[in-house]
Amino acid sequence: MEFLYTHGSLKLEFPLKEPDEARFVIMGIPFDGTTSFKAGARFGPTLTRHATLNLESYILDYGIDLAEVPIADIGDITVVAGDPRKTLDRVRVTIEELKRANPRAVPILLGGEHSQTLGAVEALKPESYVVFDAHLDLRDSYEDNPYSHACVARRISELGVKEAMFGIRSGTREEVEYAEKKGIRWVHARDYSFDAFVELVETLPEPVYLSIDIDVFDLSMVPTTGTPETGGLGFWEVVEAIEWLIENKKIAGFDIMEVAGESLGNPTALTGAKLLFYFIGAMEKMGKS
Ligand SMILES: [Mn+2]
Repeated sequence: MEFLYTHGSLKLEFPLKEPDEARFVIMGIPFDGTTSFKAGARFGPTLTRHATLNLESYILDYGIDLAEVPIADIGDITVVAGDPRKTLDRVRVTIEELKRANPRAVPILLGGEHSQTLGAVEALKPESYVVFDAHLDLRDSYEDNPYSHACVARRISELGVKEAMFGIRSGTREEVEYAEKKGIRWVHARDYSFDAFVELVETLPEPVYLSIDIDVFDLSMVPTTGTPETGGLGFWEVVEAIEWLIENKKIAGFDIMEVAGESLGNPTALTGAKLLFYFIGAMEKMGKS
């Protein structure tokens, strides 16, 4: 099927399905118009897809071969340079088109900066938003832009979506106060544990939108990202949490945002690609596909 706002780009290599018959539908969002520190998230979708070439489609610890899973890749959203709101409207429209054609499809976004997650949340209308991120992203406005990457969790909270955040290690006093006022719960990277994760997400209403800002990971794994922060989580910590969430909650959509850099095969891209495979693999293994 055709989409209003997508164009062809590098695609995943293994056998792909048409979006109206796939369970997982991948789309890239090559946008970094509000990136405030290190540019390059516009290359995130291409870098992530390219990094999958280094991975076996067979996931050893799941016994699942992604080549046998119904996956589609619809290319990239055609961005509006410098305009996060117009671009995320295109994300929203594309996901709405997709869900009309294939209500069972689970959209997977490859970013691109985090501002674009709002488009997916507006389209999918989840009850809850679970995010792994170094940053609270609860600013009302940043650099005079309410749709900056630094405001995405604030905009989502204003839609009445319940939020839980993990791996946090950066924010302002105002953001912390806002979280407290709105009952948004978050776990600092220093205090993160599997038990803390489960305790917080257990009671969240479904369906859940799951967002991974790649900067949640330890900096050594993700050196090229928009706003890198020292002191993050490990790969298996995040995978374990995702597995629990998939087993116990209905997942509306998923994204891996803020992958950036200019060199193919960079560690950030490899981390994002591996996480993409684990998400799809875990959905398949838990019988959610
Ligand atoms: Mn972040």
